[in-house]
Amino acid sequence: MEGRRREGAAEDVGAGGRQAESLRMSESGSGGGGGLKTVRVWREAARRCRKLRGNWRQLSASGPRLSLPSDIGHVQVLNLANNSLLELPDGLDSSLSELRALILRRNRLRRLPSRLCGLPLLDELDLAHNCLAALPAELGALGRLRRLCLSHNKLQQLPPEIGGLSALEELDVSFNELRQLPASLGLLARLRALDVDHNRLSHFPPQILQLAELEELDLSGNQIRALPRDIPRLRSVKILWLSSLRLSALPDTFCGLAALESLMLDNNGLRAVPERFGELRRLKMINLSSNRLEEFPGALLQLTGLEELYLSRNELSVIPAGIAAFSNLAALWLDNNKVRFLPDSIVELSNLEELVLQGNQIAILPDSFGNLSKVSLWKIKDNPLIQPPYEVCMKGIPYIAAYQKELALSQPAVKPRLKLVLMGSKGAGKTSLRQCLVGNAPGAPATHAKGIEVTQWVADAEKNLTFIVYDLAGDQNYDLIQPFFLSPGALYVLVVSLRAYAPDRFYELVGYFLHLLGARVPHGVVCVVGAHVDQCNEKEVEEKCLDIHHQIALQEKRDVEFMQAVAEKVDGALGQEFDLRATSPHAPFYGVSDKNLRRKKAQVQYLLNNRLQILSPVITVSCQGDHVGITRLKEKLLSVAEHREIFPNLHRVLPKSWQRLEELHYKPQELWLSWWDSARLGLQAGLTEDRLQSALSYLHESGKLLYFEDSLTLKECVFHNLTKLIDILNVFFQRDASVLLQKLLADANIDELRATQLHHYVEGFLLHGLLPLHIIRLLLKPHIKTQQDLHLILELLEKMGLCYCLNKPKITPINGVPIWFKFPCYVKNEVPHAEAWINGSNLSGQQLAIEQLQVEYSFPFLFPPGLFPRYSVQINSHVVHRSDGKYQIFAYRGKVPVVISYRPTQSSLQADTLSIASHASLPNIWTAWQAIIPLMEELNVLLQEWPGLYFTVHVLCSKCLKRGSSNPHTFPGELLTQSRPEGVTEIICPKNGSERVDVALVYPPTPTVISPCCNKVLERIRLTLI
Ligand SMILES: Nc1nc2c(ncn2[C@@H]2O[C@H](COP(=O)(O)OP(=O)(O)O)[C@@H](O)[C@H]2O)c(=O)[nH]1
Ligand SMILES: [Mg+2]
Repeated sequence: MEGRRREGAAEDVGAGGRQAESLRMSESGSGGGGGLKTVRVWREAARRCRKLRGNWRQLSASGPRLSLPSDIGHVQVLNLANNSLLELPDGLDSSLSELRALILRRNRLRRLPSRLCGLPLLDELDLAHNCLAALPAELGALGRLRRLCLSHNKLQQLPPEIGGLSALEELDVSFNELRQLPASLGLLARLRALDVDHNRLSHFPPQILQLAELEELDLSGNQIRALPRDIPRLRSVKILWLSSLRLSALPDTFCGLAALESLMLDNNGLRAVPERFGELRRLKMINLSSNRLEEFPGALLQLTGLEELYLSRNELSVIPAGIAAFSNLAALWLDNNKVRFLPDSIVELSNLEELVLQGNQIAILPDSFGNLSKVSLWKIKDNPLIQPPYEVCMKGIPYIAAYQKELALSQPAVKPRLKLVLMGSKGAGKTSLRQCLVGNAPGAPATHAKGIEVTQWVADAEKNLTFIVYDLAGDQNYDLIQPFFLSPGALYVLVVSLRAYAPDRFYELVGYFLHLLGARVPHGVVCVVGAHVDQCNEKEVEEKCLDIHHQIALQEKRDVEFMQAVAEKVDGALGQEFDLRATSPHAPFYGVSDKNLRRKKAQVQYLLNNRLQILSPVITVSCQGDHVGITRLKEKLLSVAEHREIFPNLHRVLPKSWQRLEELHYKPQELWLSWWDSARLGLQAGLTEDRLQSALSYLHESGKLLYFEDSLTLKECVFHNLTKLIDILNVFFQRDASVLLQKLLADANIDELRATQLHHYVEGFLLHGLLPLHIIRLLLKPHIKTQQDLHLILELLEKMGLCYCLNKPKITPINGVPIWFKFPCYVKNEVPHAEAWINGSNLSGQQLAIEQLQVEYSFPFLFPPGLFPRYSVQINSHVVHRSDGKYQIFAYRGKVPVVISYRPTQSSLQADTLSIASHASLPNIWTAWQAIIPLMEELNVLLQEWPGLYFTVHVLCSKCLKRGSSNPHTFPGELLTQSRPEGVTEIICPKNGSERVDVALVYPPTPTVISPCCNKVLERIRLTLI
């Protein structure tokens, strides 16, 4: 039962996306959840008692055909857990006259021989996780029994004789099929803990009320609709679990449970609590999550001793000022309600450690919110925050404190600006549209080849409303960097040329971009614009718009149905017992824990809840001639942007000093500023140096500049000139030999030999992605002045995952030895070059003693563009002797070979995959895991940039791989995060006649963490000029 409170509450945060999810898992992973003190006290006592057992004479035995030694008459503790026993071994009878504890959990016992009941001194009997359908009447003879555990069996009833266990203190019959309890249960006068949760009880069993000594009662997960009025007869109950029943109200007498300390009422249908609830003076913890509360239950406010209050997933809109009365409150969960603002008095909760507010309507946090400095668990996403702005809130309470302090020193300022992103294929008409909107006449063709461009558009001078327009080159060359510009909080315009459009080009011109955006910015707002209408007749325009509309709906329907099917599959598995799942190799979630399934469900639900918001209808425009439809489009964009809930950024409040700092940073023409330059600007803005850090950190988070407070090399400088940075990126991603050559040959004094050389470099770059430092310097000539500029820019490019250094000098640059950089996105050869095959062939070779490990990521909707080259940069610090192909990398982790392969598919029916493989002999297989796991973790970090992306992870069956099967069996990747199952050495591969696979080939030696290197994610680069 430990930890369950935690899980219940945590799950209620729900749909928090992958990152929140992983945070949550690590919390509950940290030793049963630090919360609930009262539960802990009681459990501690139980643990101590089991420790005492340590002094007794013990025997543990295992093995499938177990037989007991003959001379065990003196044994006091016998542990036969985890043995898949169908029957009890001989010798287990009254001859064990000294036996105190008998542990038989996790076997396959169907019945309990009555001879067991003749053990005179038995104190503890553990039969959990077996297949018992009934119990023998003789059970009642165990007169000394104090602890009986029967959970996770198939019991439909308990024998009345159970009432004879007069010494019984703990009884656990949870997770069975009980429809009622015997009347004699009421005779267990010494019972202190009773777990009857997850059975089929339809009424509150009245005999429980006779148990006057009962301290802990769990009735969760039954079908009980009402509690008896005389429930206060449970006068000793301290901990009461009533989760997931069907309660719509509590009797007013409930408030007579005078000893109650912890109360779980989550997942019921409660609309209120009784008025006299305040009489439960001893209550320290109450969980009312997932009920139907519309008003904050005022009666709770009298419970001044409350330490934990869970109100997640209700319909609350107002939080009363009176909550300040909870002076001991350590945890307050209010996520997924309809709260619009918090009372100022919340800052008086000085002991608060957990504050969860995710998924509400909060725009403004109270002044002095930063005082809540003890809060360590803080969740605020999915709120339309403007003061402090989202970027500040996300970074945590200290940042909020700095912001609020700054606001007190300087005036508040609002500057309505919104990022507008134009996306669509090349030639769709984005650049022309941008020019029309901004008010310039469409320019000469020369301006149409610049790559990504940013301009400001004052859309409404009166309201001072400015759009920062990002014109993304639709060209595939820019695939790698485009995703950097897709950020939450922007308004998206998808441009499609109606002239070029045909129904069979839907995916290429429209569908793909929606998938791309949805994967990067779930819940983003898109307006679809049909351009070039002047080149189509009226009928054509109408038909094509209709088709686009129709196919968007179709694609959405298909995607949603796919996700729903996944959700149903997960639900199906969850409805099953874990034990059953763990023994059905054919089942889709073979061996996956409930916790992992619930996590998967929450992810899928998040994806279902956060679809793109696509505005209809398609707006038609022409950017030539009389600019048809442009005015209408402008009006539409303005009216959409006004939605405060969707685009809170437009209204966000900043300290005037921060805003001034931002403006001052726009002016200097240099490529970057030193910290001191920045500090000087800070002084001009009225910011002393000690206050600069939080201002810069905000400007970085909101994409106004780049400032890496955590990077050793980069923290001394501020990249304030985003236009220049984008120009530099454009240089590398144009992929046009003549443009590159033009840049290199610009110098007039170049002789022929030099020119040939330069040609050679350009060729090498476009073919292998290789460039030496001095050539990079030439290419960036107009932008880069000093050696330092060059080093900083390359450092930044590496950080963005665009290139890596092949031969980085360790300390000082080695004179004369050229330093080479590799841009993996340019690698053309499909497989790594010849020498590398020597390594590679080892992997596919059929050496007998060698076992293969392969983890495969599969992407059914979209393989994130640029993921493979960026990944290939990201892993560079982990590998040596690498050799890169367009789709494959061979390398070594230490001495262990690894192969990373990307397999794009042609057909839309199959998913693209990315796999990471290694090998070793079975005894050394941990070395292969050690090689693979850090690489997996790097991939997971990159994938977190795609919160709306659906993908699955699998472990391929090594036996199938060894056989060279073209279609190897896949085990669920969730197993990678689970511990190896207790007492199991092999698992079954259903593909080849139920072959047995060593667990070490499926489960890593220690479970992998779901979301490693969180700090790295925070460092993530955001070029999101908002
Ligand atoms: N007739 C016509 N031509 C257009 C229209 N919009 C763009 N074009 C032309 O189509 C070509 C591609 O447009 P451009 O704006 O560069 O597309 P981008 O690649 O999406 O930026 C250019 O030659 C434009 O002049 C339009 O509405 N009508
Ligand atoms: Mg363009």
